[in-house]
Amino acid sequence: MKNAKRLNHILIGFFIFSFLFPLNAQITKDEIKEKSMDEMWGQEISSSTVLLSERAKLFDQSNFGMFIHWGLFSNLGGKWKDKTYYGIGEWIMNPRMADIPPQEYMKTASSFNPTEFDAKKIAQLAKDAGMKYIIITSKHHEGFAMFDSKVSSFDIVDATPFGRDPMKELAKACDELGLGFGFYYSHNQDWTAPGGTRGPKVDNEGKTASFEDYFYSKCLPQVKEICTNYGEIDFVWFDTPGDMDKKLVVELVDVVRTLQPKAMLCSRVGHGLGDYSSKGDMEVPLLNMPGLWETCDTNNDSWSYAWYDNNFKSPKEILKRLISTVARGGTYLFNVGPNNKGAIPEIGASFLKDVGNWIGKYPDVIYNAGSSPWGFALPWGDVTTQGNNLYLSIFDLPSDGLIHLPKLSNKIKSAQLLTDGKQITLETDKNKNWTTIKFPPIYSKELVSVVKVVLEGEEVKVEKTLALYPNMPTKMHIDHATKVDNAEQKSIRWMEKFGEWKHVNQVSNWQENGSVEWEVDVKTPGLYYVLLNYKGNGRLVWNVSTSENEMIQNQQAATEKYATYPIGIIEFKKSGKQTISVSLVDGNKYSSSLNSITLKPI
Ligand code: JFZ
Repeated sequence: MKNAKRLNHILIGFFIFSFLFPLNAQITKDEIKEKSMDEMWGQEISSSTVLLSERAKLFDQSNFGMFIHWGLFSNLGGKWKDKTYYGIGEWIMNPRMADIPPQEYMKTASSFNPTEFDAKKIAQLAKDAGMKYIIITSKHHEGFAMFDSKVSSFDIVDATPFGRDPMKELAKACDELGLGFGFYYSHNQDWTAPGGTRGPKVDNEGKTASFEDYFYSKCLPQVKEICTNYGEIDFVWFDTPGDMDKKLVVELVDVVRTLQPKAMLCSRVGHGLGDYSSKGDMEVPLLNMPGLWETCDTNNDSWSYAWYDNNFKSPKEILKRLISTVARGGTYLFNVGPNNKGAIPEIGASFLKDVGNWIGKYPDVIYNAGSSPWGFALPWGDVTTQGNNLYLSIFDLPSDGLIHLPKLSNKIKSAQLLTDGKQITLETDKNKNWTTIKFPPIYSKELVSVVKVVLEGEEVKVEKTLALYPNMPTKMHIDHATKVDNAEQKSIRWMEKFGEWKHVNQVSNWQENGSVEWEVDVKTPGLYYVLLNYKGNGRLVWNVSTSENEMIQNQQAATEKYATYPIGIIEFKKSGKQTISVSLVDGNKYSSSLNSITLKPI
């Protein structure tokens, strides 16, 4: 994300923007109240001066950190009374999962004995994975303190046979290895503390407890504890602010600022008081975003350990998500879930080591790297930068070995395939708008091959239009569209398994002459398959046409899940700029929801 030259532009842009749309004034208290908890994650940030500050450095330059979800829920591991609940494990108490009464849940602490917890081993894994810091759950929504808390006996030291403070051990291990360290703390939701959001309404004596009771007797004092007893910390990662009062959030922030002036706060503290923005979970944005932001993701499907969940992302998948996050301008926070014994599941751990080995060979692709001048991923992979040097990370090598870079004005000084030990100079070719790099016909055993491109000129000059690739499918999302007419574009989200959020930007609610248009630069005229990704019901008739008046129309089935259907073959007769537009001819105008178009050379 590092991009000193861009910084000024971002700051100037931000000031203009904040005049036009003051972030906090946009939403009134009543509007906040109306929103459901699920919508109120708190994503906005108010300050961008932090970009320049010392404390942003670790976050800004590392681009890769470890997230750890660990708590009493890890001891349950997705199971309650012999029944398995599928979904995010740390939500097992929730009525939509096992619906466990707080008193009963709290009793499970007596069987939590994570004797295999080895702070040094976990910190070493983060280091081996190429991560630069660890952020761990000190207290999740369940309300259980995974640290030695004097203000609550519902903590790992008092309530379990384990009796140790694992956070002390982990803070020390991180320090010894030169890793940053920070805490997740659920400030708003507390499901076992009287008065906490979604917690019991009354205390042990049957007296009604208010949110303020919880806040002043537990939340604030515990945040003081995590900000006092663990040395210097780099992050406090509050979560799900919901409709928490601004006054209270300000008090919390003040405590952190006073006790830990170097700690970075994520936007989920609420009310725009964070230092950086934390995006919706488990996804890499499609377009570059300015400012300081992070996306958090997990190594399998759940955040916390669940006995059945071994759907671990492969080393290559992790690398793709990491590189693309950095290429969009962000930081990747990648989660692991230690189990009931305190150990990180082996498959996930070994995949992370593979990731770290790769980063060790290609550190410039990640650390201190700037975003892609194209502004979005390219069909063969993604691009990060160091000053004027491009690093092409190749996820899918086209079968003809030609890596096309559309609309790059700079001439190329050199292009080299970086391999273990030696660099191989590659042939390049420039033909009008298209720069082409010829990948050598050798077998590459790398998960992701890296080509370093040194450019001529002071700055990287790229025109950010989409391009139609002659040797790979070109997939264009709604986010990439140049125009949406007489139809509604909006972002929707839903859960797959409980708590597993998916988001897409889509177009629905088609009116008369409704259409979505993309502008593409065509390299090679010819015939291309057109595939549409959509959902809806019944059968839908789609029309696809180009600015050369080529058009195809066809009917296909629709299902309630997004799926891809072939529509037909369309011809591009000339090279250069063209538009392609899609409209719904027949079918449910309201519910038919278009997500992307793919053009595939024949
Ligand atoms: C929250 C937690 O509820 C969850 O248990 C986990 O800790 C996760 C990292 O954060 O869940 C969220 C928060 C924000 C979004 C989705 C789930 N979001 O912005 O889409």
